[in-house]
Amino acid sequence: MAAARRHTAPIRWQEPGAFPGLPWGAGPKHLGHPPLHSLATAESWPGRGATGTESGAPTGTRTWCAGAARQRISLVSHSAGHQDPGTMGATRLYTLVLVLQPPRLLLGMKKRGFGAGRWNGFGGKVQAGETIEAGARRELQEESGLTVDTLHKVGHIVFEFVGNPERMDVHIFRTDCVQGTPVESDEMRPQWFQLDQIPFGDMWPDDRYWLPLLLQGRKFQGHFKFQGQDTILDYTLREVDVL
Ligand code: 6U4
Repeated sequence: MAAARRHTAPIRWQEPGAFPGLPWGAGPKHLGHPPLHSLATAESWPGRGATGTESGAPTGTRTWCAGAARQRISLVSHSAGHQDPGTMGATRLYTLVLVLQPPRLLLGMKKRGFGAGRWNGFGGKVQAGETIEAGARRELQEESGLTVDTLHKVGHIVFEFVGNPERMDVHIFRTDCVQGTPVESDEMRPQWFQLDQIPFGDMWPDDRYWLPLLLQGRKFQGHFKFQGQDTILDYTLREVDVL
């Protein structure tokens, strides 16, 4: 059971256009996050810098691992309007992996299927008989060609689509340490983005809300209710200490 730190009164609000004036268009800055451009330098990312190592030829196989001495920035509590999605109908397990090597983030353009035409992390359905983390590793490898040593579980979001009784129970992981070179697959076309050039306009609308938390090394839980694939009717999102 995850615990919110400094639990506050519930914050819920409606889409679209909740916070149109913000650099990334929505809630995170309202919730006290620094603007995205401040995340673009290695120095500004918590723990990055002297402890990071990079190896491999410039265009060949590369491995990048941040050092173990990374320090977390302190967590700040945000919204607490959490509802337990597990009690409301069928859910299906999914994974989502973000490869973050400040000042860059690896995304993949989804070429087919659910979310086609959008940049996203790498992931998919957890298969019968595999753990969620094993599913995350498999999907990352299948969709990007990358293998990974350590995955950090950083988020858990349940997505609900009006008219679809099955909710998507998405487990979100971050890694900074991968082996291999990203390669295009049938499903995804990988591309690195600088942290101040993340293509939020061509991503799932919810990413504006939780991705900044991931970029800051924070953990979160949430629930997003969609009308179609473009409109967020309602959502909750809160930071947690443990997932
Ligand atoms: P198939 O076609 O069965 O091989 P599979 O790769 O198993 O597909 P897929 O592609 O349907 O599964 O998985 C959907 C992916 O999209 C998962 O990684 C979860 C992610 N996803 C779904 N809704 C999302 C949303 N609103 N925001 C987001 N990622 C979402 O950032």
